[in-house]
Amino acid sequence: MVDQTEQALPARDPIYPLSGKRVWVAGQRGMVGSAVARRLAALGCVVVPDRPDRLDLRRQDEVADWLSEARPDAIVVAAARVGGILANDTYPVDFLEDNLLIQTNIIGTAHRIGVERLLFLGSSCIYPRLADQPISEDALLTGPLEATNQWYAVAKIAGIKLVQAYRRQYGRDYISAMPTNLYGPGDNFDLNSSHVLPALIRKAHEAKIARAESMTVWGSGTPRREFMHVDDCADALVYLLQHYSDDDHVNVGVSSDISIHELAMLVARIIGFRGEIVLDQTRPDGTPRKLLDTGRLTGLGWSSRITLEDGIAATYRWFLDQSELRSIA
Ligand code: GFB
Repeated sequence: MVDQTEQALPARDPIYPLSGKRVWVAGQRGMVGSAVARRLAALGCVVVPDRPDRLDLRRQDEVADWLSEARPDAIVVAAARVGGILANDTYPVDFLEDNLLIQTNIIGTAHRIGVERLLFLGSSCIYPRLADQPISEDALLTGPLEATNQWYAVAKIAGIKLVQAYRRQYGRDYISAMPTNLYGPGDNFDLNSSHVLPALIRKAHEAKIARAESMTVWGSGTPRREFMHVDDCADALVYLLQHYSDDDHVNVGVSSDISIHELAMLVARIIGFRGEIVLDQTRPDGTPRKLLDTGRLTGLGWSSRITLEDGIAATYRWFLDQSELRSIA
């Protein structure tokens, strides 16, 4: 594992001061959206709450009605259909169609009602499967995508292009950020649809409780991923909202990666599972490596604060608290 410590540059004056702004976070019930909402609230923003009866973001009329009523100054588009490698591979229509609808409805309506600032969130899977590492923003559309998540990637690439198109055609101050693999409180721990980190936390915990001899990890264990705690990501996203205004999307990550096998060992150690780690090679590996070049973000003056070890420990505590709450309810 590469060391991620970097010196923060002196804080800069924001080009878009957030204090007192009314910001709607689309997807504020999700892991990323709720972290962004917490961060915005801490900065003195008015976080516009979601409509109490659930809004179907795939429906243009519902999004238009809601936004015309709510009238936020700024929007963070953290709403998306998301999932791990198996969910992406199993539901290609949902990942392509739902995401195209959600983002197009929100971005288009934001323009029509005059929302002054918007941040669209993509994902590091937009880049070619075999992109040079670390992956710079310029790698976009330079090669074939990873097959397991191409549907999601194509939708997110369309979102980046839509944001750029609104900048170019209408001069809208809308921007895009591409976070790396995220984890943290509010994560999905369902083994069929989750990403790897929550899956490993759950597997290691259940294996420890059951005193099992082993826990299973999908694939060869050799793929490398970069993991960012969602609070760290939210901090970077809000920083971009305050400090960045340009056509190009910005990578958001921690500048270090780890193999899935090393990650499984780290999670097992933190949780206290001492059995064997067994690889199920019938499961897909996905992209061999995904490590973002975060030079553009750090050049703006932002740096990561949460180490992987601390982040996993905090997420495990959250998982235990939730399990306790469920067993009490
Ligand atoms: O996190 P993950 O599902 O997504 O899988 P991707 C990362 C790696 O962990 C793959 C391995 O090599 C998996 O085979 N892995 C090992 C596991 N054990 C497990 C397990 O129990 N569960 C899961 N889920 N994986 C996603 C994309 O790709 O990354 C999304 O499919 C999105 O669209 C997201 O972009 C950030 O990193 O491969």
